[in-house]
This record gives sequence, C-alpha cells and structure tokens, in this order.
Amino acid sequence: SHMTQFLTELPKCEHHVHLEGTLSPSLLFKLISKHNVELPSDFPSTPEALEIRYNQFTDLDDFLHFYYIGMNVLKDEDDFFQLAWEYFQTAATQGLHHAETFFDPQGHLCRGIEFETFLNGFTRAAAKAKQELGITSKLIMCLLRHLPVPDCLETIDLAHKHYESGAIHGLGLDSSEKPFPPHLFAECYGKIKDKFPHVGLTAHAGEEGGPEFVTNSLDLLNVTRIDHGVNSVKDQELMKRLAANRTMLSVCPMSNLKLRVVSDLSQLPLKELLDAGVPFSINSDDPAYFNSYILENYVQVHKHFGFDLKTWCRISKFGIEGSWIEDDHKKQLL
Ligand code: ES4
Ligand code: ZN
Repeated sequence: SHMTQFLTELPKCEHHVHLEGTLSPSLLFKLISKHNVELPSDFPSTPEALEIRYNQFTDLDDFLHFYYIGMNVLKDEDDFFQLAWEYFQTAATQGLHHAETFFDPQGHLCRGIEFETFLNGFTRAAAKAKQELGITSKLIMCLLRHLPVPDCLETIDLAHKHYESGAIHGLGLDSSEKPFPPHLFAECYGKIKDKFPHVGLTAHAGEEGGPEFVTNSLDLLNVTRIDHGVNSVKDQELMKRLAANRTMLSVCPMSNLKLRVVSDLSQLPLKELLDAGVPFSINSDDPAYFNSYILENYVQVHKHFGFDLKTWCRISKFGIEGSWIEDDHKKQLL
C-alpha cells in the first residue's frame, strides 16, 4: 500500500538488533550440516518446525533458551560474516540507512571461539554493507547479565584493544533481566567509561523489569540510551528525566509482542512517549526469531497507532538524533 511505501522510504536507523538474533532458521540448518553440530534431541528437526516453535515463546527466558542453542552453529569467521551480511541485505530492501548492532562475545568465547573470529566476520560484513548497500553501522558489545561479574570483567579486558582501535563503538547489557539488576555491572561500565569516554553506553532495562531498572541504569551505569525501556511510563519523574536529557529508548514492538511483554501492540506506550517528549526508535531486536525485520515493526506500529506523516517524520528524526554518529553524518541522514 501507499503507507508501506512511505514507511519503506522513510530513512530508518536501528539501534537494537542482536546480530545473533538475525540467525534465520534456514542459515541455522545450513550451518548444522556444514559443521555437523549436535543439537538437543528434542530440537525441532526442520526450519518449518523451528519457526512454529518460535511462534510460541512464552517469555524472555523461553526465547533466550533457543537463542543460546542457535549460537552453537556459529563457528568460523565466515559463519559470522554470513550471519551479518544476510541481515544487512534483508534490512537494505526495507530502507535501513544505519544500524547500531549488538553482539554477545560471551556466547562465543565460552565455546572456545576467539574474539577475532566473530569480530572479523562482523567487521567484514559491515564494510561490505557500507560499500555495496550504503548502510553505515556500529558494533555494540553486550555483556550477558546472567553470567558472573568476573566473567564480564574478563570480557572487557579481551575487548580492550578493539575499543582502542574503534572496531567496537559501544557497551550494552542483555539477557535475563529481572534476576540480574543494573547495580551488579557498575564496575564493568565504570571501566569502559574511564578508559574510553567517547564510547556509547546503553543497557537493556524496563523490558520485563520495572522503571527502577531504567533509573538505576542511568544512575549506576551512566548509560545515555535505554534498550526497550517501555516500563518507564510507570514513573512520571523518570519520564521527565528521559525527556529533559533526550535519552532515547530503543523500543522493539514485535519483540515485546512475541515475548508477551504486551498482549497487543496497542498496549505499547508510544503515545505517552510522544506526548512526554521522550525520544524513541523502532527496532527489530531478534528479527529471525520474531519473524519481523525492521519494516514489519514500522508497519505493525502503523496498523495499531495510525500515526500521521508528521509523527512518522518525528520518529524518524528521533532515531537519527539518537544515533551514535558525528553531526555531519546525522545531517546526511536527515
Ligand atoms: C534479547 Cl529481547 C532480549 N532481551 C534481553 N536480552 C536479549 N538478547 C537477545 N535478545
Ligand atoms: Zn534486545
């Protein structure tokens, strides 16, 4: 329709996409064959059966179980390259201009895969996406919050030279939220902030956790962006603070629906965010697991909220302003 065309052409930036979450069932099964990977005996045996199971997630942890199984098929540099390159190609057809992409080093290091293996694969895909598709991107390393803090600190040490070289541009925090509150990671964030003051800091907060997870991420981790953050609407003081500081929330509508954070997209507090002046972007999170890449997220939001063109342009601008890029690059995107 004419609205789908408008939303495709709208310059889109995505700030919340896990590269490991772009592993399509078809690539997953290709890599099972390539490496003769052994998966759990109850794992669905075809891409079609897997997609059916992906449609039945009950919550974040149920999804994460499959997400961590999926990672096991990613072994060599070319696997990581292929993963990211397929994502960039798909997103390019949907009008993506710029992506700030998460990856989970600990999910690979714990399997004996070297940091350079996945980092080189991702970096090569990003270079090809820039050259052939005109998509710019940044890499944000995430810490897995269900793992012990010493393991996270060790990962930060391994990443040190890649922050220094500029290969990694941000720090994030993901995985199971409620049992692992932000204060646990204050030392990890402090280390990066002290050594690399230019590095962007963000954290998943207020997805399943309450608004205090958002407030504590701001206060204790010094983040300048919040991933998800939809539960911020439950605290009016926090809403004022997010608006005053122009702290962007990277909202993931189809993720929230599929992981049952909301039972219907109309429950997302997008109108409240707009009215309060809290900037947000619209993102795919784990597009292969939620069967929804970036454009589908925009289309579904439009279906449930029916924003006018002016509001869509405002949302597009939020995403450009909130990107971790130079001012002259922002002007190019606007
Ligand atoms: C994630 Cl949706 C979501 N939440 C927390 N951690 C994640 N890792 C990948 N997707
Ligand atoms: Zn996420």
